[in-house]
Amino acid sequence: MQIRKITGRAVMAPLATPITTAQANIPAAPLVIVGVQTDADISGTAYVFGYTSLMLKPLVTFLDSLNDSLAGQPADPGHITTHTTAQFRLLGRQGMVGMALAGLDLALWDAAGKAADQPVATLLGADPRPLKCYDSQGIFVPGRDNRLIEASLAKGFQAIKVKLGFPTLAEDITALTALRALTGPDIDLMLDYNQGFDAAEAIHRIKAIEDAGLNLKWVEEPVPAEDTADYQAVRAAVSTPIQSGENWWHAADAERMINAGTTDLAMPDIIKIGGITGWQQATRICDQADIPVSSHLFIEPSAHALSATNGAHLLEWLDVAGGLMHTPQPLDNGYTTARGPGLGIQWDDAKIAHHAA
Ligand code: SMN
Ligand code: MG
Repeated sequence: MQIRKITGRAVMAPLATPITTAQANIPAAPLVIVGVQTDADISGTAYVFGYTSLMLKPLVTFLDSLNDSLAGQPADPGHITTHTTAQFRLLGRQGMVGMALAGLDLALWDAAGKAADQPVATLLGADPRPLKCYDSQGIFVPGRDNRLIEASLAKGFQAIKVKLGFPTLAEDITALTALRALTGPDIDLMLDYNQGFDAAEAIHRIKAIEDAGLNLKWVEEPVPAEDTADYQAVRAAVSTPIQSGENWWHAADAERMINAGTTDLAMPDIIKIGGITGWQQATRICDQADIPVSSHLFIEPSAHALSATNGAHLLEWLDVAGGLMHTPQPLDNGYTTARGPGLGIQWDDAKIAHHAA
């Protein structure tokens, strides 16, 4: 099977709830839907999340440009990863290049699954199984957002993550105390600081949260993703597990950060880590270091990948593309199971046309 044509379509996908973080608000999801047509009458598809709509046009253009070198090549994700790693060695594969190539990798895996009439998870060596999910919420403001937490509980989630971006520690404690009162003691709670602090401030806040008895299962990205020494300092000073990984680029970053002892838990982003192919490389490193693996966004491909990951922990439930599908990824009492064939994504073309960007 050979690649005939690679395509990208820009959309602003509607979100059930806007994504709010300490760094930015995202009212609709800027996505590029990646397609790969093959000479075997089989197509693969996936999507990448642009974070900002500014990324949409350049990603579509770059995906189109990839046809110059990749059309006619084997539609094999391993081969294409090897080829493009060499092709972009001088430039590097972070940023837009890596996003487009990872989207292509996912689309190639989708095509391979469809060719075999199997879910991608099965191609990876494990049949789809129910995966425990946590509900991933935005900035939690007590009172205003209580109904969102109540909705999480009603859907059967046993774990919930919130983001906080308040100027003061006192506001963080007030919000987390209100959150704990809403959920009761038996729900696992996690906190995402989205790289907001330096090590001293992060340690100050996390220790106070510990002293308040709020019992968080993890604190995520308390300091900037690339600040190795800050992660080491935070991890040495607090007892709450540190979660990170959504900003690791490719397995090399995972290896560097894990070897430097920067994290207790890992949550590679299936795009930034290099698609399914990069996920397999990175999670092998996590497994060797006994680090449990959760996912970041991209619920459909992540469900396939996590099904076949040793040390799989939690799937992040944050559905950015379901608003464009015939049947979004199903959630069953806080669990989800990967669907096939391929990645199991069925786009609704009318919805895509309506939200085209
Ligand atoms: C996140 C950041 C930005 C957009 C979506 C999600 C995030 C997370 O840090 O962990 O969900
Ligand atoms: Mg995060």
